[in-house]
Amino acid sequence: MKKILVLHGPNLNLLGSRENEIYGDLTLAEINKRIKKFAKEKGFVVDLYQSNHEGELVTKIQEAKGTVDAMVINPAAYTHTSIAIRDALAAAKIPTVEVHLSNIYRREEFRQKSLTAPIALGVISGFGATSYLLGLQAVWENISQRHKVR
Ligand code: CA2
Repeated sequence: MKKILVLHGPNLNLLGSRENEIYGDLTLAEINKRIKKFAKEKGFVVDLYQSNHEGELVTKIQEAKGTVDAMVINPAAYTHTSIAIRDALAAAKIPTVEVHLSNIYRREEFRQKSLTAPIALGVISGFGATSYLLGLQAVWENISQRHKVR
C-alpha cells in the first residue's frame, strides 16, 4: 500500500483557537481525522506530523526519502522563509504537493512568495481543510498513474 506523509508546519497546532476567520474553525486534530478518513476511502496509508521547528521538519523530510511515496506539506510561515526546507524537499525528490488553508495570494505581500512551491508538483491554496484533501487527491493520482505529467 502506498504511503503519503502529511507535514504541518509551525503554529498549525493552534488551529481552531484563534484567527478562525482566516484559517477556519477546525482544529488540527479534526483536519487530521478528515485526512485519515480520506486515506482509508482511497486505500493509502498516511503518516501525520506537525512541528514548530524548522530542523525537525527538515529531518522528517530527509527520513521520508525511500520510506514514503509522496508528500503533502503545509510549511506554514516557513513557506516564505525557509531555504532549508526547500533544499530538503529538493534533495528528497519525492512527489510533493504544497497546500495552504488560506489563499496566500490575496493576503499580505510577504505571504505571496513561496520558496518551497518551485519544488512542488503544484500548490493548492485557499480552501481551508479541503486544501489538504485536494492536495492528497492530486499527489495520489500522480503516484498512481503510469504516465505522469511533469
Ligand atoms: O494558509 C496557510 O495554510 C498558511 O500556511 C498558514 C500559516 C501562515 O503563516 C502562512 O502564510 C499561510 C500560519 C499557520 C497557523 O497560524 C495560526 C496562527 C494563530 C492561530 C491559528 C493558526
